[in-house]
Amino acid sequence: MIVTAASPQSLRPPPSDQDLRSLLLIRHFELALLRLFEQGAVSGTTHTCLGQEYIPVALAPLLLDEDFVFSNHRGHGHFLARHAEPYGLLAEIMGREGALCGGVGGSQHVYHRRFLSTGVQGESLPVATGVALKLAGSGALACAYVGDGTWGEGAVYEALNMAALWRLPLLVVVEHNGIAQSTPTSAQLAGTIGARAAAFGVRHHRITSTEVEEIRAELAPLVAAVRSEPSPLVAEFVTHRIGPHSKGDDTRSLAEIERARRSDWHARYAAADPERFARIDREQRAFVDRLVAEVAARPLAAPAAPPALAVPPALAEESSRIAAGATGRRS
Ligand SMILES: Cc1ncc(C[n+]2csc(CCOP(=O)(O)OP(=O)(O)O)c2C)c(N)n1
Ligand SMILES: [Mg+2]
Repeated sequence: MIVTAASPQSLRPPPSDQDLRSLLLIRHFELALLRLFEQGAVSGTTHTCLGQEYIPVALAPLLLDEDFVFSNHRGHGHFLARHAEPYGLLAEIMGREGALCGGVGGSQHVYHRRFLSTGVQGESLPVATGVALKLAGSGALACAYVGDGTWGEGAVYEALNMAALWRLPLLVVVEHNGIAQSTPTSAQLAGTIGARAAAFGVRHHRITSTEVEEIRAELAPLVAAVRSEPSPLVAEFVTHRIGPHSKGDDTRSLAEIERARRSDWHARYAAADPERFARIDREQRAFVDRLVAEVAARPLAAPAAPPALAVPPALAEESSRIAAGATGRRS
C-alpha cells in the first residue's frame, strides 16, 4: 500500500521525540550536503540516504556499544543514528578542523570507534565476517549495511558462506531500494535475496514497514538470536531512494521518482502527528543550519598522522628482523 501525506494514519506505536530528532537530523544533514555541493563548498562526491533514514534509526537501539558497524557509500545516516557526532562527520566531509579522520576519509571512508565505511561495494562483508569471527560468543555482533546492487559482488557470497559455516554473529542489513546507481534491480538480480541467503542456510527476514517501533519489534528477537546462537541474519528492507544516486545523477523517469517519493516515511510521519513533527523539524533544521555555518567557517583540517596499526607481536618481530636484514632467507 502506498501511503501519502493525505493518509494521516497514526503510527503504532508512535516514534519517540528522540527518534524523530534522529530521523530529521539525518534528513536535514543530507539536504544541506546537496546544497553545499551545489554551491561548490565540498569536493569529491557524496551519496545521501534520503528516504532510507528510518532504517539505521530503527536499528540504533538494537545495537550495543560493543558491536561493530560496517557501512557503505551511502553511510551518513548509518553513522548519525549510531554516533551523536554530526560536527565531526560534516567536518570530515568538508575537510575541516575537527574532522573524524583528519579529513582524509571524506563522505565514504569513515573510521571512528567501531564504525567503518567503504565506498567499495561488497568490501565490507568479508571484513565484517572476520570481525564477527573474533566476536563470536561475546554477545556482540558485526552489522554490515549493503545495497541490493551489491549482491552482484562475489565477496558477498564468500562472506555468507563462512559466516554460515562458522556460525558467526553477522547481521547483514540490505537496503533494497530497487536500483543500483542507474540500473534497476530487476535488470541485474536473478532470483531473490531471500533465496540466495537460503542457499547458504542463512536466516532471512524481509521488512516492508517504515515505522521504527514496528521494525524494532519485528527484528529484536532475530537480532538477539544472532548474538546468542550465534548465527548470521540477512535483514532485507524494502525501501526507496528518493534522491539522486549521488549529487544530481538521477536517471529515473519523473514518474518513477514520484512513485518513490510517495513511499517516503517523511510524509507519513508528518501527517500522523503534525504539531510535534513540525516542532522537531524546525529544531533540527535550525540545528543543521548552525552546524553548516560553524563547520564551514573552520580552517582546513591539518593532515592527520596515519593511525597506529595494531600489529600482532609475531609480525612486528618478523618485520623488525627484515628491516635489520637479519631474516636469513634467500630470495
Ligand atoms: C566494487 C565497486 N563497483 C562499482 C562501484 C560504483 N558504485 C558505487 S555505488 C554503486 C551502486 C550500488 O548500488 P546498491 O548496492 O544497490 O546501493 P545503493 O546505491 O542503491 O544504496 C556502484 C555501482 C563501487 N563503488 N564499487
Ligand atoms: Mg540499491
